[in-house]
Amino acid sequence: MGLCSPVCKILRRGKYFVLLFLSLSLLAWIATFSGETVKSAQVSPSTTQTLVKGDSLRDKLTSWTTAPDRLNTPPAKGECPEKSPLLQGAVKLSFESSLKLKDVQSDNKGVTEGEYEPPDCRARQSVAILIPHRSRERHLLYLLHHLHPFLQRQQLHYAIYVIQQAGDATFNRAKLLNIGYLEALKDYSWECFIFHDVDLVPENDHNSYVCDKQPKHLVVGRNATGYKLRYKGYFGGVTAMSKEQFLQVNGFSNIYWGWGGEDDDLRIRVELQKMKIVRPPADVARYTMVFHKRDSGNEINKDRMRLLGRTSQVWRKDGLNSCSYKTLSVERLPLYVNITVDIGKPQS
Ligand code: UDH
Ligand code: MN
Repeated sequence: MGLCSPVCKILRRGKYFVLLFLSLSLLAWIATFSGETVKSAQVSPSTTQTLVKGDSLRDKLTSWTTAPDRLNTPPAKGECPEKSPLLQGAVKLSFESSLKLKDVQSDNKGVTEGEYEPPDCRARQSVAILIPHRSRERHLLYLLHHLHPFLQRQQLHYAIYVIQQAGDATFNRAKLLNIGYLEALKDYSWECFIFHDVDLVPENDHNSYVCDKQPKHLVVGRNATGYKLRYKGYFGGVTAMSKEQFLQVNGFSNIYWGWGGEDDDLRIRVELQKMKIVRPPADVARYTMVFHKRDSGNEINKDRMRLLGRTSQVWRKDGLNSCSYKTLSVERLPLYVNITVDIGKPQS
């Protein structure tokens, strides 16, 4: 016993050392094994996920298993940039007599029933273009040919409405535009309206077809007037007003039959509401007017000065809220919505 005792002591202590050594080896082996599992997942060809340092394995597994779901959901479109990268600036306009409607249609495959939305981003405004029309088919074709690509370059959500006056009574541009506003709002809650003559073609796509905080006049100059504003306060040809601005002035007057006065009447309405007309820079707000003579059925309105003198008294009851008409047809053509209306005739 006296001889065995020191040896036994050493053996007894050694037992603990062996146990400690074995436990440490086991722990080291577990650590190595789990590290290799992560490494093999990292290089697995079945996943394109990249591992971020500090992620836990559970997080990684969750993200891998949810990845297929995310791929099936189309990503939400971001808002289009304030300045479209597609703009070209001043462009050379062409008015080819050989141009056909089917050519314009095949150039604008992204347009359905006159409406377009940018494919890659969410448009900043939804804009209805309203064109008063009667017997100007050639002008309409030229305008569609230029305006569709122009608006697409501006990355707008838009639709073109052509409001046709039926019959051969005296033309009434303003009433047709009121009807365009009322009818277009039945389709969609457009936030901006562009009141657009059929024969004015914009020359520069920096002339933005969106509404501002104030009513906007887009035609500073045109070829026929040496690119000068026709007169101070001119508010005709092409104008942009938001849904609310136009409602606030009760729209156009309905009682201007024949040529002239209705655009000045709208300016007075705007001024009565203490709104201020804004214009883009002159080098941008340029238009080519397709040459034409005065149309029969649109003779100068000799009564226009008298009517302009009464605007401030009558605007509340003459406008959108008193616009009576009969819709004869609404045709959803590939490039525009064609609304034909009976608007009656001037009261004698
Ligand atoms: N419009 C028609 N059909 C008509 C009359 C007018 O579609 O029969 C529409 C069309 O959108 C036109 C707008 O109303 O662009 C304004 O009419 P306008 O172009 O006749 O007016 P503008 O001031 O010309 O351009 C007036 C007579 C021009 C005489 C030219 C002499 N040099
Ligand atoms: Mn004209």
